[in-house]
Amino acid sequence: MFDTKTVKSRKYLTLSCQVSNNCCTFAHRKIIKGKSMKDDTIIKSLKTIMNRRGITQRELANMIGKDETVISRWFAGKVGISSSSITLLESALGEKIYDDSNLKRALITGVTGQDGSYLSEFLIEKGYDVHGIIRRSSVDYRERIAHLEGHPNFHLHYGDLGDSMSLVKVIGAVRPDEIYNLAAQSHVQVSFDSPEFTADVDATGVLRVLEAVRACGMEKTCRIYQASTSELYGKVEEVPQNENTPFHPYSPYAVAKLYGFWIVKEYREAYNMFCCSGILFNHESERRGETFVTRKITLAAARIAQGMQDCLYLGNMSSLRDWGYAKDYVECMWLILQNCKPEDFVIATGVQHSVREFAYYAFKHAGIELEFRGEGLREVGVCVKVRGNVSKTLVGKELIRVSEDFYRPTDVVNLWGDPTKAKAKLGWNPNKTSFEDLVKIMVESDMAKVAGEGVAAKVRTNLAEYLEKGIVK
Ligand code: NAP
Ligand code: F7E
Repeated sequence: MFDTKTVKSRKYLTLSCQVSNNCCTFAHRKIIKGKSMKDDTIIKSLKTIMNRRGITQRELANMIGKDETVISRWFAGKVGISSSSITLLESALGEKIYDDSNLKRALITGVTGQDGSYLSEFLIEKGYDVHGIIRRSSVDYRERIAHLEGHPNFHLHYGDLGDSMSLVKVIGAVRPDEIYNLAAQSHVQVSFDSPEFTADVDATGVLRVLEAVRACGMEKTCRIYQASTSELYGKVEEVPQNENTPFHPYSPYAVAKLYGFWIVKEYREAYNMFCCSGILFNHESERRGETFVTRKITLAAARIAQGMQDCLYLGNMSSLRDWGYAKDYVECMWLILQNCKPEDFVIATGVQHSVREFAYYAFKHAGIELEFRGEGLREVGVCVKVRGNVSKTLVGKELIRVSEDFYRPTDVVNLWGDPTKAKAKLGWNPNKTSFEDLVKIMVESDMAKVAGEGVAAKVRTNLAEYLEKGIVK
């Protein structure tokens, strides 16, 4: 049903991914290339048919024009079976080997983003049929999900949160049991430059999703997760923040997200819909966008340690955040929708650090010991010691400087979440990945990426320069 209308899959990775700056390592490509719950079902069903009809592996291979080793690898669980292979098998055998009509169906907006990619993996592993909405773009931006494309339980559809008709069409065609609305203009600083666009996607976009569900007559059957944010607490009125802390949004992004939060609550009460908000505190990963402060730091630490960048420019280093690991947080999105009643939850680690501390530990993992000297715009991070392969010539150099370009008109400086409710009601563990481990995961990934960039590094030079000089915020 979806094959004709969905976006054409590209089998695994292309050159764009090798030159990409965003992850797609062999490690996580393997997750999906390996066996999933669905593959188990297919293999079982295939073996039953072969036994019943006395078909050998070699005969099956001949029937579908593939090498026998391909079949052996499927049976050994070394590779997954793609949707085109299933179609081939079913037409050669003349009978169905897999019926996915009973699978739970999830629709993810923002599937190409950091969270969307982890959530897709998580739901596929849980046995869901996962559908994602993507926007048309003239460049390749599907690097975070490239490893999922071609998987039989992963489908993409064109749509946009600014285009109601596209949402109605996709929701009506997929008829999901669960919608995860992750799509957003998610950069706080960019929201000052593009406030109207941010409001359209992050505020009205939420309304469009809710209305599309109603237009498709699915308000009683479809559960909806809304990606809300700790930015709602903004100019904070108490620390730490929990579900009862008053909101005080402090950027166009936060004001738009506040509308999203309230409209979800309104539809829950007005129409009895199962729709909830996860008030997520900052969560990072090796797939985080490069202009968010953590990834900007880990990438710069890796580049500086390998002699490919001279200095990192940052804004307010005293800003405090409760940083968690994105991979752990997507589990919570799912748990929120499995809860017996629709409720909003704060998702955080309960541990707080400054941007300065993040930078200190990131550089340390990259082999560079920093000492911070001076204050405000004059503060610098000076290299005092190096380890491993890092050049000794860095010692004594100012590797971090402050640039006014990265200061925001209004900045949120004291976010610290209290995850007690999520722990108690959802059984979620907020401390699966520690702050130290998060920094290590991100630095190690960027060290490997920078080391392996080779030709690609040249392609990305412009962006590196932009980041360093502060042209891209
Ligand atoms: P992200 O990496 O910036 O991803 C945002 C996603 O939204 C991308 O897939 C993007 O698509 C899509 N998108 C943007 N505008 C769209 C539109 N008009 N129509 C359809 N899709 C659109 O964000 P993230 O870090 O994964 O965060 C996921 C969600 O959680 C966001 O709503 C964010 O505001 C919220 N949140 C994030 C954090 C955090 O710390 N990460 C914390 C709290 C809340 P393209 O690839 O086409 O740009
Ligand atoms: O900034 C300070 C900056 O851009 C964190 C989004 O996912 O989390 C994210 O929003 C802090 C701020 O994330 C630089 O001023 C200093 O105080 O990494 P960030 P964010 O603004 O917290 C929330 C929960 C979301 O919902 C958002 O979608 O770091 N900072 N120097 C800097 N920030 C950036 N980006 N770049 C700097 O050079």
